[in-house]
Amino acid sequence: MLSTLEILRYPDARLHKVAKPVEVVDERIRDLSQAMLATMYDANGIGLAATQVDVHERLIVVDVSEERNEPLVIINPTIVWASEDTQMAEEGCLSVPGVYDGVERASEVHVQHLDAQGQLQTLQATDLLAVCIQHEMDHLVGKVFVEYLSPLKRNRIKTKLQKQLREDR
Ligand code: K2U
Ligand code: ZN
Repeated sequence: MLSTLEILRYPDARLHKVAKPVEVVDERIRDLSQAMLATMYDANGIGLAATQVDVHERLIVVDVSEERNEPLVIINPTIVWASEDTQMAEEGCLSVPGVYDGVERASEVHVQHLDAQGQLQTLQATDLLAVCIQHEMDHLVGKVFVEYLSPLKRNRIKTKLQKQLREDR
């Protein structure tokens, strides 16, 4: 079993760092993406951003397949087109355990990115894949989905998680 990485927990300040573009798609990046996929599957996630494992480079991994066998390694993603219409979806986050709430996102996005071989790809994403990619790309600019919620809800979540963190110690 590949080693899994530690996932930062909200409200850790490092979750708000802005990731830098990946300079070279090399073995280091390929090994990191494999460790991130192992971490994501182990945590029953369908996406994970490098920011969440305290690596501040523009790399996300995603697998929204039923069979959990269609991993995507998405490097230096850019949204080149987003639909006018939006969809409201229930979101969670591996960095904010136990919290789920509705967030409105573009229904469809076209994402240009490099793959694990450094090849330029364009991904046309709809439904859960579109939600997940937009959620992960937020992580790369230091944004956590609870920031879309009301200040009241966000403060309740912060208090609850800080209490949980103290108990876990
Ligand atoms: O922490 C993360 O970024 C992983 C996220 C990815 C995600 C967020 C919202 C909606 C879809 C995917 C999740 O924790 S993965 C677990 C999950 C799966 C489906 C719906 C909600 C949460
Ligand atoms: Zn998340």
